[in-house]
Amino acid sequence: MKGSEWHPGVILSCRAQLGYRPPDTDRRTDVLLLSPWLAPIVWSETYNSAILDAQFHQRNVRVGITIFGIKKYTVFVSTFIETAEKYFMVGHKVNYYVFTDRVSDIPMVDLAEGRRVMVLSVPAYRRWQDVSMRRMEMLRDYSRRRFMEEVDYLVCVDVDMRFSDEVGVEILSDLFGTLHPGLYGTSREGYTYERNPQSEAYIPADEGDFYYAGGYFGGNVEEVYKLTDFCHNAMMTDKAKNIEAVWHDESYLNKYFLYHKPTRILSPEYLWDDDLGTPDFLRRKRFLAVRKNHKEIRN
Ligand code: UD2
Repeated sequence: MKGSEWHPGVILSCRAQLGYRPPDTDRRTDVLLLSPWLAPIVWSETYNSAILDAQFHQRNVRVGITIFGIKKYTVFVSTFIETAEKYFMVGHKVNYYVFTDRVSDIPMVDLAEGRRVMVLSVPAYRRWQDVSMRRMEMLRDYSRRRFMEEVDYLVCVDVDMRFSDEVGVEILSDLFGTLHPGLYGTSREGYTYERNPQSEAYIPADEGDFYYAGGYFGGNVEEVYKLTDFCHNAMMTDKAKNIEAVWHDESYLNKYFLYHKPTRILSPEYLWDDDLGTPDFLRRKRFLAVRKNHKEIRN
């Protein structure tokens, strides 16, 4: 990543483009905007995209987005990439990393300039839980082997999703997680953390900040390496004791975030399921679950 000097020209061009006004107190009051450790929680109407885009362009930032299409989940890849071309990091350099065991099933999609699809051939595990959990190991291995050289930030998401509104550089930070849409607004007692003290994913009843979703996290490559390394090792330690955490990789991710607090948190705008309706706090739906027949697709 190149140096990031601010110069007055960038500020001026933001103002010229947008009729930019200095920050004021006209912020949202209906949702939490800052965690207790001062990490911003990203909601619409709380940031200026033109300023952020200018900053990230100045740094010539490269973004990698990782998805896994293993076995039948290859059917989700084309919609994912097509909708990402419309809404994800538009105008920025993006590498799509598609991990799959069915290389020939990955479709060609027209891409804007500066954007590429890289297909990475990986093994398939028999149980869907292992497919989901082993993503941590593969992300870890490719972070050291390849991602370090090719991108500055990684965005690691589920594939059975479609973009439906802008997702830009406002999400990027050293380490970020996303509030789970199904448990948003739930109190700590309702968080479905792993409660078995024998498990590496165990979180005691009186701990926990938020419940984060397994299907959307990221950060700079070094931080994603550390996160995935922790989660994979914790899963392997549990496996040796015949333990599997209640929500698989998501449980270990929540354990990691408890003791390695994210520097930015994405609101449920960034991960939503239309089956949950449209509550008042949700002013934008940016990334939506694609409906699937779990039994059929995982079989
Ligand atoms: C939730 C989490 C998911 C993971 C899982 C663990 C969200 C949105 N999703 O998803 O990240 O933590 O719970 O229980 O937070 N996959 C394949 N082939 C398979 C099975 C899975 O490629 O045969 C991949 C695929 O990229 C998929 C991901 O694994 O998106 C997670 O599997 P899922 O979407 O079936 O799990 P789900 O919906 O329970």
